[in-house]
Amino acid sequence: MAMAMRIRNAASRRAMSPISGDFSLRSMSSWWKNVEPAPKDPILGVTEAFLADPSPDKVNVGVGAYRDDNGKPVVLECVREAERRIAGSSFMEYLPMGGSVKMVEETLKLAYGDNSEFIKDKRIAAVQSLSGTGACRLFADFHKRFRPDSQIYIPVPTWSNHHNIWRDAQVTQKTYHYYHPETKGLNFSGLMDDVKNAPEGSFFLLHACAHNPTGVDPTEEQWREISQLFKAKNHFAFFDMAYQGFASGDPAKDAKSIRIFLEDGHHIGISQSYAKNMGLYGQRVGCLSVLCEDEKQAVTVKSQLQQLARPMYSNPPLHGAQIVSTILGDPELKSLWLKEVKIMADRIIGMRTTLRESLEKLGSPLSWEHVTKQIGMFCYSGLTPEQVDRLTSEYHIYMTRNGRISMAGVTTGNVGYLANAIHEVTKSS
Ligand code: PLA
Repeated sequence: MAMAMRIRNAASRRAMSPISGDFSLRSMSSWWKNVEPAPKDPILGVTEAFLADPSPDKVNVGVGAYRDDNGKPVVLECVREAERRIAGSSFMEYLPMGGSVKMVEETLKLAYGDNSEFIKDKRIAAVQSLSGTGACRLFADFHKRFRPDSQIYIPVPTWSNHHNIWRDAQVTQKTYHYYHPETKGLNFSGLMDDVKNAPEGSFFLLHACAHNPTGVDPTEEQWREISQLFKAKNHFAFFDMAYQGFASGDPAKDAKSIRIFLEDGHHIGISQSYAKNMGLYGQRVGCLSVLCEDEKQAVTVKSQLQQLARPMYSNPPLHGAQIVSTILGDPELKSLWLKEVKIMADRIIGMRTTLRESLEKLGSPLSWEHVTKQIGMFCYSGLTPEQVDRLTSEYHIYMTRNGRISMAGVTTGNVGYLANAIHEVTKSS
């Protein structure tokens, strides 16, 4: 009883105090009054709009997520088998800050080559990252911390999130020419001029293969010239390799740009992702590596990468890393993976041909040669934002407003519908 009285008295004292009642509610609700809604993400926002559309005809060629020919998400057979093998393991401990050592070891081989001297000499500082995005962000933070006065040169156009990543890491961004809208190909001379005119020792972001969004890559010869010019200018090359295997169907071939830079003696950085080539999108598994002068420097750099990771997310997730190391650590599963990557890449290449042929059969007055010339997951169609808006509002076809079509979402079932809609919105242009 006495206890109940004491509680009631305390409650009424609180009600009378100036920090209680309406006043405190008002001040609490005003904490975030200056916060404006964030703009929709140009890629993931498209998925949100697609999901909200009840139309049975809807088609999502927005985000770069692979679908089989029935439009269904794919879990690779090698991944299913790896999952079966690790199912018995009840290991749930934290990974080290730098992630799974085994996964990182296997991942480096894919980028630097199975017999890479740099791996043997332990010259690579590498950590498991939260997929490709996390690798880019970790590198951007590392860049800011240790080379705070230098800038990053980013191609025009690029994956929209690159700008967000280096912005949030507070690294000053510059751009370099990459794409030629008239030829729908590479603006090689513009690119070389920008590389030449950048201050010595600048940082450049390069897409290792299957450039997003354009699907346009330099040829091998052009990569050699770019590498030579980088040498002359002492520039740093940071490769974002989010689509290894998706360009040619062969991960070793798709690492050619990187291998050229390595042969030429560059000390590069690489972001690798298993989202697309192993279909591990939501597992968030990737790797950031930085090639150093020697083992001692690599140990030091790795310690700093870990130091950056620790206050952000402490250590990376376990399950995806187990899947990757199980697959790549077993020759049979690895060769199954290579076959499956090729199947995905070939299906996309096939859809490019069908899309182009369908547009030509419809009598489109425009050239669609670029649809088959471009490589990787995306077709940079040349559709204007207004034409894309019409595709969405009249045909329930969802894609980014820059006219990028995720070819991975095109199937035998929807390619005719897509071609017809594209024809309808472009025929008078
Ligand atoms: N780098 C490039 C060039 C990418 O296109 C993407 C993904 C990433 C990194 C990051 O991928 P990850 O973090 O999932 O490994 N681009 C997608 C998805 C496929 C996205 O925007 O997040 C795209 O549709 O462009």
